[in-house]
Amino acid sequence: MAKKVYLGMIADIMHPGLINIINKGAQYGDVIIGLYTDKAIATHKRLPYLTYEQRKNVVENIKGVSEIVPQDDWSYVPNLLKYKPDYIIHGDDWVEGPDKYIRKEVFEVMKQLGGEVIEIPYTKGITSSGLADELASLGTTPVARMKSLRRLITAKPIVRIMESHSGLTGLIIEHTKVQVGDITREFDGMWCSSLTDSTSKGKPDIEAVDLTTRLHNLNDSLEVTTKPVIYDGDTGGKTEHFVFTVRTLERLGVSAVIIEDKVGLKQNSLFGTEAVQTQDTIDGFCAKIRAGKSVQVTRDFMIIARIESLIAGKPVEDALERAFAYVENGGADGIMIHSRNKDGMDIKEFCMRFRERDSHTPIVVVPTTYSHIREDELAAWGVNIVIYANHMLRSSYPAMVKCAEMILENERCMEASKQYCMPIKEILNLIPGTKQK
Ligand code: SPV
Ligand code: MG
Repeated sequence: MAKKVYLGMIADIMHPGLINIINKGAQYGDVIIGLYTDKAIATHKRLPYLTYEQRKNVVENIKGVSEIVPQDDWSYVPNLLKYKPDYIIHGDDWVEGPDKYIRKEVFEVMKQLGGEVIEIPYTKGITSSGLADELASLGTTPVARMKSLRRLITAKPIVRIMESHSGLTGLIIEHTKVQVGDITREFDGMWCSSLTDSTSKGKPDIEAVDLTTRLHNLNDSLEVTTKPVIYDGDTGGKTEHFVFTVRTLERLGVSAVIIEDKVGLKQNSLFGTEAVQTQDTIDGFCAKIRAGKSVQVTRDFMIIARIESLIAGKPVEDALERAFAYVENGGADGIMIHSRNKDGMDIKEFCMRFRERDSHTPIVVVPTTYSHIREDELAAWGVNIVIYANHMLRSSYPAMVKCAEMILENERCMEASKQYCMPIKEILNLIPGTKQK
């Protein structure tokens, strides 16, 4: 009987290095490809450009591949135990770096199974990550960007969104990564906040900055990024206007709009009951959501209903009644529940009780006040998307004020430059293309 050779791959971008490994594998026996699912990839890397089905379609047509099985974990262990291959084959690029943990457990399991690990020299100068960088520099399309939010929600325990109000903040969200053990953590997408869009223009957060102006802003983020966007649609305005907003956002490749169930002059929710904020009727808000859903062109765009009951001092019961109605009668694709309580327990109660009746509609939260709660805990409550709603703007403002004060105090910029400013060289190199090669 032919020996079994296991080869794990993402196969988003096929290149000669991977073909080389498949060919080597085929010399040892039947090559089984463990094709990583979105779920396996999402907690470690960005989602691939192609879906699982598309990648499968490519790989099953490659000579030397005998079988394709889904690899649903970043770790090889569950599949090795399941398929018990005689060999596993891998490039030697995992000896160092974050994948060394994966390598160690693979050696242990293969020893236990009586199999062998084959490491082959990695094809120099060509790797999937290098190619992915190249591809990212080419950008994305509105459709691919829009679809990616739903894919992320399916693939990840919790989707992590950061506020962006400029091209620069977009770049930070696109590129900032931290390495924690074998996991690379990054943001999954951007929040186009009405608070920070207004504040960065010196205007109050009362829907005074019109849609067209906000879209100019958003376009700056879209220009330099590939990650999905969730748009803060405030109240959605009049239903007759909201339908145009939906069409416009969808055309731009925005993945979701969140509208809140308030009427009249909208004020920022973080004022809570200090400001007069009137909630819409359930029927009125359901009609607005339905109108939006009826005009969207694709199935991918999402309209998420934001419930302001807890902000308005009403009980969790009221929020739940509205949530079920917005989903079941209005057709909302998701629920955002907001609160400005500091302990987050009202949000927890809402999520747990919502999940008793509805196991799948995505829940979005904005933990600005209950900021001590970590993402894994939110995920355990049933939350799907966490939005850090204003942190790019709020972190830059104090630094700018301090810098301005220091220049005034010293009547020169030397001290401020040293303390608060990035080096000139760094700013010149920050944006690709600033310096001509
Ligand atoms: C925003 O960022 O504009 C929001 C979230 O709507 S909050 O400010 O908390 O209301
Ligand atoms: Mg807002």
